[in-house]
Amino acid sequence: MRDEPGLEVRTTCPYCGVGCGVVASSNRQGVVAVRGDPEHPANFGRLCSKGSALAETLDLDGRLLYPEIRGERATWDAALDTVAKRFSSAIAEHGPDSVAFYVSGQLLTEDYYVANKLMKGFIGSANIDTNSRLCMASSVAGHRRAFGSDTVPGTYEDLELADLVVLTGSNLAWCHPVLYQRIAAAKAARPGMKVVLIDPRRTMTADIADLHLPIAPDGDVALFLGLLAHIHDQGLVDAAYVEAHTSGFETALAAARAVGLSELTAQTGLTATELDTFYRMWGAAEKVVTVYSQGVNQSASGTDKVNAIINCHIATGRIGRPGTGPFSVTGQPNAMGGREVGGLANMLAAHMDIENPEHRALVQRFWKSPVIADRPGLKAVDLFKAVSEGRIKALWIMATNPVDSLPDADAVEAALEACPFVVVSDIVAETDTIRHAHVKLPSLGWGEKDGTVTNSERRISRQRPFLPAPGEARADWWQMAEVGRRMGYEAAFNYTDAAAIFREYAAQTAFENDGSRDLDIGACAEINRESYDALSPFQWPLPVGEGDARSRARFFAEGGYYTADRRACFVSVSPPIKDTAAAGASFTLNTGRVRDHWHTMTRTGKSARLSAHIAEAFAEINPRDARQLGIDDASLVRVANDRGEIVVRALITPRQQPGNIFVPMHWTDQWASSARVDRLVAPVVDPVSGQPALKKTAVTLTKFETSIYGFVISRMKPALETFDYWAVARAQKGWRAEFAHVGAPADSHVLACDLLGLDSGTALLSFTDPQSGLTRHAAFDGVHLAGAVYLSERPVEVSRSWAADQLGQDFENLSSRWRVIAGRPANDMPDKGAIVCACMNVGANEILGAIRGGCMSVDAISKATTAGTNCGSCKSEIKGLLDEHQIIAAE
Ligand SMILES: Nc1nc2c(c(=O)[nH]1)N[C@H]1C(S)=C(S)[C@@H](COP(=O)(O)OP(=O)(O)OC[C@H]3O[C@@H](n4cnc5c(=O)[nH]c(N)nc54)[C@H](O)[C@@H]3O)O[C@H]1N2
Ligand SMILES: Nc1nc2c(c(=O)[nH]1)N[C@H]1C(S)=C(S)[C@@H](COP(=O)(O)OP(=O)(O)OC[C@H]3O[C@@H](n4cnc5c(=O)[nH]c(N)nc54)[C@H](O)[C@@H]3O)O[C@H]1N2
Ligand code: SF4
Ligand SMILES: [Mo]
Repeated sequence: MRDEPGLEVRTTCPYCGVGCGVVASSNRQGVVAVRGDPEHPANFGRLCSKGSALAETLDLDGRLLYPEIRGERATWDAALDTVAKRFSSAIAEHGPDSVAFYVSGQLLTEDYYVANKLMKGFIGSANIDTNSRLCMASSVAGHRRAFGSDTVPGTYEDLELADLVVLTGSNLAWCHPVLYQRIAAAKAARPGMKVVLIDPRRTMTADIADLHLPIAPDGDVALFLGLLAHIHDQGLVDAAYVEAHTSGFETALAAARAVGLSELTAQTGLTATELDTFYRMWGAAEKVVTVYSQGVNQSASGTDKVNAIINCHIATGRIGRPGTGPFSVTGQPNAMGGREVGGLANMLAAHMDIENPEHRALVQRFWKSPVIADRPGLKAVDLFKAVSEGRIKALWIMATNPVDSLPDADAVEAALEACPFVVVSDIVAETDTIRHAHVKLPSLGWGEKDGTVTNSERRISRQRPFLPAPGEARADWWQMAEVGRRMGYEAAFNYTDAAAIFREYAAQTAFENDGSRDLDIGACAEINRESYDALSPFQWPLPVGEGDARSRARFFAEGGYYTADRRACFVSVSPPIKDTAAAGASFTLNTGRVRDHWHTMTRTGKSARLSAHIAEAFAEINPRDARQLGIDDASLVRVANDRGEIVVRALITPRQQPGNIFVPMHWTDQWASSARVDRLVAPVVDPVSGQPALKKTAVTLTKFETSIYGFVISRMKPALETFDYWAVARAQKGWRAEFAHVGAPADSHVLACDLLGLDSGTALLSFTDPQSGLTRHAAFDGVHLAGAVYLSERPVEVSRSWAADQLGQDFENLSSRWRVIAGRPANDMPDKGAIVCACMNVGANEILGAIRGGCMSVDAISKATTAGTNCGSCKSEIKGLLDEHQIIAAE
């Protein structure tokens, strides 16, 4: 639409696994606007803050637009020939296992299908793994152990129909906001419905919880073992279901019984009363859905956690019926699609098993391929270990940023530096990963690419293009297919478009499938381009012939599992051995997400609105720990262990338990001096799934002493590299950044000019208070504010969102200019405070004002301030402010 205005296109949000439908439209100037698709069954018109801000991330600033070989622009022909040649020669010299692909749940199903086919069927290795290993692998492994297949049994509707929704290891309010809103709406309509949150932190999701269990890290296995024993003791076992459709109950129950109450309370960190309350709630509700995400998956006991949960559901037959079931909510937009095509190193294709010779023969027959990988390939963490040991001679990374997102991230970076040949396909020109690429390939991004994704409830939706390809960017599938052809597999990779790949994939799911495989979308095997373009969202399975008995929304109410005996397996699990703290380490580091950023921020970082909510990496610290360590709120802290250190802002909050800290995963070297948290995380993996334990690392926490703190707003990107600490973010008309310096302070006038990119002789409006150690400078370019620098010996106190909004404003007279120096609006002008509602740009002060003005409910505050009236993602924070205020009022 950049040059073809007036279109309206239905597509799917490229962020989380909720998979919301989006309508993208543009006006005659080509300006894109997005809104929720009212007809899409995932969101019925709702979008969260990230989805609502999609249009702000589509400019071409920073995009990778042309292929490059060793830093020089190259033609596609030259780049693709180089890739094909280097992969072929590595295979010829060192065998197929000397090459690898590391791909992503943000690829479309069609991209993923081609990558998997090339590696497993033509190169003949299974060295293709994906960032889903960091995300969903424990769920996949748990499903396969229990169900014999990687099947998500339920649908989103079940979350609304349940009597009890248990959220464990999930910050749904921030990470799957539209699902959270669906639950919140269902609960408001049916107040009898209950929600339990199980998370060591009291996250914003606690807002809708009737009960929050602040579980000790990795206490989940024990918690659900205790539940299984309770289920049995209370006579809640569905004996008929267990008898007809399962195996292994007695052994699993014995394993659960082996955990006594004292071990249970020690493992979970919960009191006997808390446990009892939870177990009774579970028992009392006929319809229970247990939703889980990374607090479950990203653990050394992740797969056992999944099975401990599933055991409780199959013991009670609470699976596959409306309002029941274990529910793994997927993170990425196409985590599910990747699993379906076989994008993991230990899967084959179309939910077939690499270990199964019949499946291998079947897939090879279907692909008519020269070979077929006959054993699992290297899983992500092992794959990068193999790279570091020189065993991988050529590596292709696509749509993921492993230097930021894999554990032991510095070792990953060193491995890439040492790897003889690295190809990176991305949409942006500078990331912590692409800086190590020998060949850079520009990919199409959201709004440009064309294909399908599968969301958490097995629903396949189209991502449709509505923008022209920028520069020479090309689809990821095209890049893979071209390399396949250049490696000599012309016929197998001769695709004309995404529809052709989708047809082949659909045919593969149905190929010799007599119902023994869950995944079957044979009905799409002959789909033509037009129908593909018009494809409405649908859930798999969708076998040939409408009305086929296998086409349904839910699995397993009547058994029919995909194990050899068609019975679900109770997996006997035991609680993990409680590890003793590493020498010297006093804290457990937990990591995860914030509301308005997506992973490594290559897209959400572009939006000033999304950056306003949280503009800097932080460590959540319990007030008691902070007091003991002499850490003040908003000062800087060093989080360290023998792998390295990071420096982030202290965020002191009782939402955090003592002894634990939480740091977000988002801030990379592109946005901060030293906030890449994965450099601290040990490469410890779950023994079954290979998923790394990203939520539990031993670290030390100390105060980071600085002589000077600073805050800068600038129309041009400020020059921050010389500071010991910095973190930069986009502002509406420029940039904002925090910084700090350890050594003796430089001349502050020179410092301000350097930061703002001005000649050091430039006249500035300045203010210094030697007593408080406060210095402030503002630079004007005619009547416009070019930038301002605030320095202090203590954390800088200015109204940041107000200051950032002044960029680009006119300042005619001196008194208005002094306001900039003061860092706050005139007394008669509102100071929003920190932004809470990104959509409507409403700050905490405005919300507090409304509370003081008598608003006593979230709805009343929304009406008074407009906060929360667009996407609603901030409602839990408004509630938090309301609760805090009411507590203070009551004191
Ligand atoms: N805003 C936003 N949304 C996203 C993403 C994003 O980057 N930003 N990414 C998407 C992706 S790919 C994913 S995978 C999902 C992740 O979605 P979530 O899994 O909901 O998010 P996380 O913040 O990684 O972790 C969830 C919670 O697990 C808790 N936790 C840690 N250890 C334990 C434990 O031992 N037991 C229990 N019960 N809980 C524990 C953490 O405190 C944290 O609050 O989010 C998706 N949605
Ligand atoms: N400590 C810690 N680490 C974690 C996690 C955690 O909770 N804690 N979570 C883990 C999880 S669950 C996940 S999913 C990962 C996510 O981690 P990553 O996958 O590394 O993060 P992204 O920023 O999503 O990386 C996507 C990359 O693909 C690019 N890109 C976007 N669209 C396209 C496209 O269409 N084609 C191509 N070729 N490139 C594109 C983006 O610019 C970006 O560079 O992080 C994992 N790492
Ligand atoms: S919940 Fe938000 S991020 Fe997730 S798909 Fe919907 S709009 Fe996108
Ligand atoms: Mo993820």
